[in-house]
This record gives sequence, C-alpha cells and structure tokens, in this order.
Amino acid sequence: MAAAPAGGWTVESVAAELLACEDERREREPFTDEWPGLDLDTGYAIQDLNLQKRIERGERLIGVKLGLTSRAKQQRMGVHFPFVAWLTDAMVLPVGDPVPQSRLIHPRIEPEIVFVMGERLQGPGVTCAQAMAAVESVWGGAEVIDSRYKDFRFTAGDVAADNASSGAFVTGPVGLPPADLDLSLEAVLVEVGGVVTDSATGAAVQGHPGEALALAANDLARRGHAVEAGWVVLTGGMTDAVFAPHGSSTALHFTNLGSVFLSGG
Ligand code: 0L1
Ligand code: MG
Repeated sequence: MAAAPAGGWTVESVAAELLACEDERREREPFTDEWPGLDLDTGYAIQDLNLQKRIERGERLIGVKLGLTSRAKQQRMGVHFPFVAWLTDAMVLPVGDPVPQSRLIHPRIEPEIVFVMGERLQGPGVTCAQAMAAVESVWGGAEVIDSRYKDFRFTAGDVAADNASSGAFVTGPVGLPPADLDLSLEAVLVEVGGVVTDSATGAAVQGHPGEALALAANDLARRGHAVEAGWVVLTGGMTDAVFAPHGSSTALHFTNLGSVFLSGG
C-alpha cells in the first residue's frame, strides 16, 4: 500500500469524498492527479472503508462485481487488469425500472454474465472448474455503471477506490444451471435505440466468465474474504459500455438468457 499520501489526502478523506460525491451526484478529477501513490491496494482499502460505511447506513452486502475483465473494457478505460468491488442491496434495480437518473451522474450500461452462488468459494488457488461447481444459476444482466470521476478518467487505484464505478444492476428473466450452457459461447447483442451497436460472447470475459469468478475468489482471499453462498457475482462488462441518457432505450439480447430492456427514463 502507498505509504505517504500526498496532496493532503488519506484513505479516510478519499473515502469520505467519494461517498459525498455519490450522494451529491458530484463528479471530480481523479485523486491520483494529486496522490500518484494511490495504488490498487490503497484503492481497495478505501473501497473496504466505504463498504463499512454503506453497511453502517443500512445497506446489505449481497455480492461482488468484477471490473475490466474484458479486453473491450480494458482498452476503453486504459486500465489493463481486472479488479473486484462490492455490491449492496441499494444497487439492485427492480426489473422494468428505468435507469435511476436522479441518483447517478453519467450512467452507462454494459452487458454482463451474472452468477448466483450455491456454495461458498474460498481462495487462494481457485480454478475455473472449481468456481463453476460453486455456482447455482447463471443469468444475463445489465450493469449501470457510474463513475464519480469526470469523463470516467481514472487509474486502477482511483477506480478501485470508487467501488469500480458501481451504480445499479438488473438481472434478466432467465436463470439456468451452469451445466445447461456453454458460457464461452453465450452471446449478447447490444441494441441502442433499435440499432445493434455491439456484440460479444462470454469468452470475452477472461476466456470464460468462470475465470472471472475464480479471480474474484482469489483476489478476495488476499483481502481476507471469500465469495459467499447466495451472493450475486457480476463477472464484468462483456462489451464497452453505452451511454444511457434520458430518452435512450437499450436492450441486451442474450442467446439463452433472455433480454434485458432499460429505458433511460
Ligand atoms: O468505469 C468503468 O468502466 C470501470 C468499471 C468496469 C466495470 C466492468 O468492467 O464491468
Ligand atoms: Mg460491470
């Protein structure tokens, strides 16, 4: 972890500023402009502190999300390795609700393969096969990301601190046992305003979304946690995210996992 905070920032003050930005719908420049030593582990310490604050204010921890597990996302955001962040019940978007514009700054939508865990998964050393054996069901989903940083400009430390641009997420209409699917081949079409703008298969996510789940278990083990039974796991955007302003309409069509429709409100 970075030893000497600069620019007057500390783990505590960055955490407080990020939650304030979220609550006030206020964007800001990345902290690493002033504190270049804010690395990934420092970002995780900030993320963990804010999870504690979220729980203290009544939110319930319900799972984890992975960030930047696909090449499309890594290239767009300029951060070239994956990381893990927290999901709470406050981030669940009821099916049919529009993008929650009133609490987000500049939402974007991305398609994800989502797991619901049947068993606890404790790293280190978890393989893709072991990870998939712990999954109860697989869903298509949409994550509505929202960065507290202006223009989504950040480094790995900044974005880890910002809980990997968490905003909201919704799951699709079909949940299947993992054995019923070849997740590398499960495809998604991204349709914006009636026009197909992007596509990918599950292989875009670390070769197989189960690899992303294994990565989450192994990364969390380093931080003293496991992926718990019953948790939801968002395995990371399969394609680049699309803007979701007022008046937009986005549909994500999965081969076997149904379609997710999101109005921009
Ligand atoms: O803002 C971002 O794109 C960082 C979070 C990435 C989320 C994802 O890759 O699913
Ligand atoms: Mg995502």
